[in-house]
Amino acid sequence: DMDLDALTKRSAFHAKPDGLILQYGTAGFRTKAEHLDHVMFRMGLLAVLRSKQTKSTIGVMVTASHNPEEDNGVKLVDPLGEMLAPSWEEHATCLANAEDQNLQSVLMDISEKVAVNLHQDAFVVIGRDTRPSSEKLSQSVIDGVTVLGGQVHDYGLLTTPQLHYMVYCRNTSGQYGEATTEGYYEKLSKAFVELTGQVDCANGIGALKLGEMKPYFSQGLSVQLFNDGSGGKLNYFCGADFVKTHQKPPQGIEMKSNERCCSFDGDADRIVYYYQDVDGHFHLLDGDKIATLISSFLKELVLEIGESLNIGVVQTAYANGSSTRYLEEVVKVPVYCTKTGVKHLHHKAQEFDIGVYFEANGHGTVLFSKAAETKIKQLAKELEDKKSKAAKMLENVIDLFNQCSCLLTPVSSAELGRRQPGQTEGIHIQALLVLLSSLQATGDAISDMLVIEAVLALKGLTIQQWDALYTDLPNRQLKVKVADRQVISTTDAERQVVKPPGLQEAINDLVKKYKLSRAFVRPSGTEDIVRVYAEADSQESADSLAYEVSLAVF
Ligand code: NG1
Ligand code: ZN
Repeated sequence: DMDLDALTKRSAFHAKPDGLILQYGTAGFRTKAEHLDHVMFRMGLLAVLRSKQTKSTIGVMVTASHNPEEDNGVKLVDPLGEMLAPSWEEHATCLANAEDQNLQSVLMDISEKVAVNLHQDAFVVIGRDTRPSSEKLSQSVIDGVTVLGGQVHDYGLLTTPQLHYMVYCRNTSGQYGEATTEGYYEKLSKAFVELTGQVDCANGIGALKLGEMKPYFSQGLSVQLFNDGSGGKLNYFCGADFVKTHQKPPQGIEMKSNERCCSFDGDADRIVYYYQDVDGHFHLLDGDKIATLISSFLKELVLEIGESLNIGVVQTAYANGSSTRYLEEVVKVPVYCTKTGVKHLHHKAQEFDIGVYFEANGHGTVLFSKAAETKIKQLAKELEDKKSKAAKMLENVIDLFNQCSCLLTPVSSAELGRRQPGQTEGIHIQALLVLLSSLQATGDAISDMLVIEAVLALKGLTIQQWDALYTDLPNRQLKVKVADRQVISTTDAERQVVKPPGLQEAINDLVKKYKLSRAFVRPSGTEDIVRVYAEADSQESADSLAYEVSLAVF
């Protein structure tokens, strides 16, 4: 039961600053940490209602991801490890913005609207990133949960995807895995023996969690961690967002030429790869390159095992035009474009047996439908049976496969080609299983990295060969400050402006001036700006097209 007197008393410790209005956006609430205490407390309250309504464990993550260290934020995780249902975003916004004296009535209104049984038990799990403000703010969440009689488990420091994993495990009675960090590491590392490489951890949680994973690789983890938070500031001149937007290496990493490196963001749900060639040129392999690598690999596997599993790739308008073309024309997979924000991509990807989705900035994963999962596990079982029928040969293949998932010994495609048909079949099914068991339902930098490393090893590809699959069209992104960004509204997955009148025509006229060109504008969902994107046949053209379009926005 809820003790409303206690609520009133406790909420006095988490007073809302007068007049402050915040919106539950694409990434939850996000702003300067000092303005968030009341929001945290109230999200604790809301998590209790959501838990009672769904009769499940709900997650609350305290992080501002790639944003500066001084910022913070909070988002709720739904029972299946997914983002909070869109209909609840509105309740979150209402609750966060209620003036203190109305808090109780607003809370009651929401309970009524969503038909919560107030006698139901509530359970909430909490995680936080390494920001200095995060510990205190997560205490405020706990305060909100307990004042309504909810039970809490505080996991302390976690990556965002780890919290999603915990929530999912707890709501599927441990069938998926154990709801502990050990369970997470075990699940992810099962198919791997060794991991090497260079990782920029954005001075955030990724370094800590990757370090904890070390004992789970029998041959060791020889990953060099840079920006591990021991000296530098979170996301400051480092991390996936810095590398993607500045198209240059983070500070604090020593890049040897042609060596592959990757960067995480502040809560380790984004990843990009890069390297420096012998001439010192920087090459970025972003979310589009990752989507291409993984989906072409999956497409090959599916063809090899001769199953009719449909694969679809989901991108946003920010996907480089070359990647879309390569996917459609060379890999021959259908490509769909949705609005920006993982929730939109995720939703679309659920329509396929195997749905690959990545934002250009490195958020993404692969989703396997229940049917696809059952099919793959069935095939793997049949393979095991064949093996037990004295198929010594196949056993060797499986051993071999275990070797190929040892990331130090990539198997060349030539070698794969030399194998007998029966042998490759085993390898392909096993490879699918590895991907199936390593990928997380929400984009996860650690699990994406393992999968990318496995694919590179299995295909015997260097980062240069991967990069050479296609050449990015030169592009430019700009931010434009306007009085009210909401005067711009868009359609067609944000690629066409509908308001204000005349703007789309102006963009069309500018685009016509350049070759291989494309441009669009949209109001950001996370910052008070309008974003401009342009691509064209040369960097000069992309730059000037972006500039001209940004002038048209004023
Ligand atoms: P906005 O600010 O709506 O463009 C940004 C990213 C999204 C996504 C969200 C955070 C770009 C162009 N936009 O959204 O892809 O990562 O932040 O969820 O990178
Ligand atoms: Zn993030």
